[in-house]
Amino acid sequence: KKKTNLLDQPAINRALTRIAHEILEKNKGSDDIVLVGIKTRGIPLAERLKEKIKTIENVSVPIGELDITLYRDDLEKAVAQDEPEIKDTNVPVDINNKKVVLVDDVLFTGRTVRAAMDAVMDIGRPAAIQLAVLVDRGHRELPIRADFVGKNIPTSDREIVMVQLAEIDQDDQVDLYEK
Ligand code: 3GP
Ligand code: 5GP
Ligand code: MG
Repeated sequence: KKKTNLLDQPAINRALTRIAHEILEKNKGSDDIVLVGIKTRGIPLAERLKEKIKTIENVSVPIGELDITLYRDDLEKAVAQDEPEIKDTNVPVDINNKKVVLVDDVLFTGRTVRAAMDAVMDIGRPAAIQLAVLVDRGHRELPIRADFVGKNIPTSDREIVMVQLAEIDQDDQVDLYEK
């Protein structure tokens, strides 16, 4: 059941513009940045950040993709016993000594990001790994935090955050649902 709209299209766009500026500020420009989108919705988010960095700095930063999925039949079931696993790594640039910015839609337990860090460290020795997420919904089970957050949404474990992006869904919306 839908409860509330958390971010509409202009709010998502403003958050991504801010995150693009924060990435450039933290890294003192776009040199050595590689954006890596995580599975479905992290990929269009990474592409949007790339476009914003291009607009701000006139530099085209490279993009990679990670496909990390959970073994789970029902997404609304408890997460505790499910472990994310790496299905596919597609990072078409050398990440040695690069600043890898992982991009995902929602940060929850941190297990997906842990798997993503494993996948990155399997293909090279980055200078740093950073994390950008559109929504941090809390409930971390690992010592992982995001460097760049669109919006912090404290949730109960009965709530889920639905992220819709125009590239995949009909439009841009982030909504809070009750299971
Ligand atoms: P995404 O692939 O775009 O990130 O995991 C498949 C999809 O199900 C995800 O889309 C995510 O948006 C949605 N989803 C909703 N709740 C959950 C959840 O608790 N865990 C996971 N892994 N995905 C969820
Ligand atoms: P974690 O591994 O941190 O528990 O969960 C992160 C991954 O699961 C993200 O890739 C995200 O897509 C998905 N996820 C976890 N909780 C939610 C949620 O409430 N809503 C959405 N849309 N995705 C979620
Ligand atoms: Mg995701």
